[in-house]
Amino acid sequence: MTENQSGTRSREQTGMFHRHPTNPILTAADFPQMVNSVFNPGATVFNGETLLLVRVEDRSGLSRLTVATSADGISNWTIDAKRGMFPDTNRFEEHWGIEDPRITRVGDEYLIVYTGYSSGGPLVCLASTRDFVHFERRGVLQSPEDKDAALFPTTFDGRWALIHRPASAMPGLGAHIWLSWSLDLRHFGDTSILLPARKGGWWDANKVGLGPPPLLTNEGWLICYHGVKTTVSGAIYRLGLALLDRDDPTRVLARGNEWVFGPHAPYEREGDVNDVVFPCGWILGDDGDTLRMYYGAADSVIGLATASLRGLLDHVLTHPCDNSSGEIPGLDPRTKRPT
Ligand code: BMA
Repeated sequence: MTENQSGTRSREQTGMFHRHPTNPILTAADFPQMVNSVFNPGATVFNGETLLLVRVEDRSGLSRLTVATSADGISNWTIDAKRGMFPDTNRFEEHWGIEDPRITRVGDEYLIVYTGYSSGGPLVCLASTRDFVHFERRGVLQSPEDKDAALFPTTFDGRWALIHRPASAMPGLGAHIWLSWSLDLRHFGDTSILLPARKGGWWDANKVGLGPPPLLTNEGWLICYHGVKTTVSGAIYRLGLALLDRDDPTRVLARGNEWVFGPHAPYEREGDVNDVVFPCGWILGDDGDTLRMYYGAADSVIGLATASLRGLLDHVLTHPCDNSSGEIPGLDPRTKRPT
């Protein structure tokens, strides 16, 4: 048993992520205006404070992105309803709102990759800011249906890399995590599957998507992704880990077999969409090891879970992908390394 804030026995055995005792750390009641739900925040450090770019869904059903700041990243949030990104309904790509931002800091610029809910379906958009007051739209990066995208904070031989999740319109083919390249942050290509969804009974069968932006570690880029298991009671969104080569992020060095965090606390199990944990941001502490992951819980509130980076790396390196069935294309079933 790992933790027991809810008074119920947890089935979560890994104990790698620890929910903050004051979870949920942000709810709709904390927001100045009347809103339905607050969830799936992007996260970064700005002016020495933790800054969350929170997906706020009002009673129209559409979402915008509102800034919330806090000195300790846990409490005393400052929320200005006017500070943030509002959907520009004159733009087709934001027709039904903007959602699920991932923030990548490059120098003193913050690149925000978010889902635009266009009249043609969800797609991947980019905006940038230096102050989280003024936001510059940089256009659509990927056409529908595509979401769960983030940029790496560095270029590779002069090229930007975007992780994203297009969905195939053909039934049964699954929704996999892809990687695309760009010279100008505008035109993307040289696209390939990075992390395929598994099949059958796996926790990450048929549908996976990136969580927070990739995090550079001594072992490579750490990736946290969600996997969606479909059950007769609905979908369960859980999180797993993978590691990418530092110089060539198309090389998957390791992928965990097991999920490392899933919906167990009552606020994760029940809400507008039950059984969802959905992080879009994480922040590494000054000690270089304490990772704070901010996540939407049940599409309704925001939770904080902390983990040891070293612990996560050890886990992904020692719980390698079982590809004995050869289900995962691109991985050698014997060595469990990319072919
Ligand atoms: C995904 C995204 C998220 C959402 C999740 C669970 O497809 O749209 O915004 O949190 O579903 O509903």
